[in-house]
Amino acid sequence: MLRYLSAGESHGPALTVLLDGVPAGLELVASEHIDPWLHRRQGGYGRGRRMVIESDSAELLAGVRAGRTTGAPIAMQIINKDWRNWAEVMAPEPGQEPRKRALTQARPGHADLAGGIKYGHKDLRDVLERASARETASRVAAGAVALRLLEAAGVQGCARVVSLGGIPCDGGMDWDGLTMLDESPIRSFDQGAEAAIIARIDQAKHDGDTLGGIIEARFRGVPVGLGSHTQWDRKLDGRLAQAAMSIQAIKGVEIGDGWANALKPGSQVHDAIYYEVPLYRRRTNRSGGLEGGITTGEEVVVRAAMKPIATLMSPLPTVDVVTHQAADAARERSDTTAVPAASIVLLAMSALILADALLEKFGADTLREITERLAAYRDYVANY
Ligand code: EPS
Repeated sequence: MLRYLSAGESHGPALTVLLDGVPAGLELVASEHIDPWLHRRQGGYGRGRRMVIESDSAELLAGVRAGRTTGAPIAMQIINKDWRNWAEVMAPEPGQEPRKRALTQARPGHADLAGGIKYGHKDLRDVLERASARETASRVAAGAVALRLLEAAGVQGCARVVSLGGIPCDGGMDWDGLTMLDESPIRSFDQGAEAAIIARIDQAKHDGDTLGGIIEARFRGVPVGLGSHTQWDRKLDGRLAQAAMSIQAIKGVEIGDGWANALKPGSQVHDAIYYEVPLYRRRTNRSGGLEGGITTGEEVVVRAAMKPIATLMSPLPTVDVVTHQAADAARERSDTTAVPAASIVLLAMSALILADALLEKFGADTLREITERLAAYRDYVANY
């Protein structure tokens, strides 16, 4: 129902975002509903100098009039301020000069080498410019619209970091303390772990190294019955996992206590059901709010493992793709860690999937129809 596409290079003029299938009648103001999420994505301790250059904001180009969606495709643009420093290198017109800032020493862990071979480039910048995590700003802009839609349906989302650089920082979930996450330099509820994590990031930066971590996207108020058990590609946990794994540097995903559950007997894993008028509830939520690919009505919990960023200032050995000589991997300006930012991206991607499933169940033309049907459905569930 919802289709998201983007275009744009990291150092091109702009990122272009297309979001098709947003129902009519949703109040949407970029400065209120989209830019705060773009701002959150730029934050977090350990980011590089690019985040000082940019102050991302979304310009709505289509699909919204007078602060309301019309039902037409939404188009947005996020300007890359850094483009002015790259205008010649990134120009679409053929240049007179030999190409500048070409990258030929493929970075292990980046898309450089496989992408260069696949698309026939010897200047690996033709790969890295699109593989760059700059593209995640587009995802967050689209995801912010999905979050707005979910909010209108009574669903709230939260993005946080639960482990960074090998140091756990779960700190427990606190729906009443969400502003704390915006104030935390590592987007975590565990203030006690902050100092140690910041010290580890400083050390990694000093060593020319990078750090990964584990992030979480969580939603409450999700109605029971989104997704379906009936076919592999309708299972909502599968759709959430695909969206999470498509994020740059994400190499693992779990729903609820996925990995820990694999080590325990079933009696300690499955969430016992009880009835508390008028709803069926679970005392635990190790399933992460999904059973058989269908939402249970409990909180939906998606966790993802982010590997350390592939650009190392103390580089690993590689090969130059022009000379075929051994070389140090290319150094590009980069972040020591972007784990807090990635939590915002995970929330955005998960929101797109949940919003899609919501439209599937309740219709996709107007917000009025959706909220009416949702209210009737919540009534039905309460009497089941
Ligand atoms: C990023 C923009 C990039 C990087 C980073 C994320 O900008 P630049 O390459 O100009 O520094 O800071 O991307 C990567 C770490 C990567 O490997 O691509 C952003 O907007 O999030």
